[in-house]
Amino acid sequence: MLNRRNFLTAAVGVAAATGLAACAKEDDSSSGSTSGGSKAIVLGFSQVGSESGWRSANTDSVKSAAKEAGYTLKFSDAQQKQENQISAIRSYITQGVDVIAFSPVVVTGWDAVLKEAKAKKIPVVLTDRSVETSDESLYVTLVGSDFTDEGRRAGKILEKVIAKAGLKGDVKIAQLEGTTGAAPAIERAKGFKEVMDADHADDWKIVVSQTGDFTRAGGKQVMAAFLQSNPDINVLFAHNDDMGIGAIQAIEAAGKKPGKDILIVTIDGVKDGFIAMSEGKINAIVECNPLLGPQLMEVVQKVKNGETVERWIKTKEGDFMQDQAAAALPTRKY
Ligand code: GYE
Repeated sequence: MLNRRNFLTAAVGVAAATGLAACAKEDDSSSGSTSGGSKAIVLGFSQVGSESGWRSANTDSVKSAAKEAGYTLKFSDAQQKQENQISAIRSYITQGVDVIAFSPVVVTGWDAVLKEAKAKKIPVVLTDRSVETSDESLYVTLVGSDFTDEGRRAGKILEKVIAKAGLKGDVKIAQLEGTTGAAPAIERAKGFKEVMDADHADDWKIVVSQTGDFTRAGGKQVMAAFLQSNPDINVLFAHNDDMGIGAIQAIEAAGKKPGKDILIVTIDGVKDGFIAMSEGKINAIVECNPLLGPQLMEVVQKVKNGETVERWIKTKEGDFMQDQAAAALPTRKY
């Protein structure tokens, strides 16, 4: 895993790419505006997909922040496939964009294409998710959340949820994991397990754990199977709201009450998650902020100017219990 605790700053020696972008196959949103008489920055962005409410909010944030900043954004949706992301990045390299940003679907397998970008002196900024690489000079920075900490926070908030519900006896946990090999899936599981190992080695157990690929359909299908094989599950930890919402449907179909018979903790904090929480179906949500666009555009500008940026630019987020849901709902921006 990349050194996410490393707050060293990285000097960015970047020669501005001057080549004009050729016509792109991807979604091109060009503001056409220029700042100070210089050419608008051309940013190539490869998005993971559109698997969740979080992702849609993230895409909107990137698109509107690029417009606001007056950049020409070349955007492509990889439909959760690494090969699509690699070809989008290759196409941005060929087009000679100024900066490439992407949210890597999985952590491994990026070195070759990142080396190609480096050879063409096109700086790469990671957004949202990290990569594992043998050469840390292959990307400039990561703009995103601390997923291990989110996992720990999910563990800590589950303690509160259990106390509030008055659940006694063994805690039998089902875990719905995010996309296999993706940083948020690996790190959220790790942070949650840390809390379990440290404080609940005797009373908590993960009885089933499987990926639902961060989608509602995945969450529903996998939870239905969990309930068949382990009908005594009393807690669900879902790595995102969408899988939690899918699981709620499966729990109800099995004749159980989500939020009561099965206590539910999720991560993200999208509007639909808050709605489910205000209905009493989710017990607590750990927030993961998708509104990374403005921070990304700031970093892109700095990188383009050859300025030094932090190695990891973290997002600020909070935690929410069920009794805060109704009050917080109208203020949710995604
Ligand atoms: O939690 C999930 C999305 O990488 C933080 O990806 C992101 C995760 C988010 O599909 O809903």
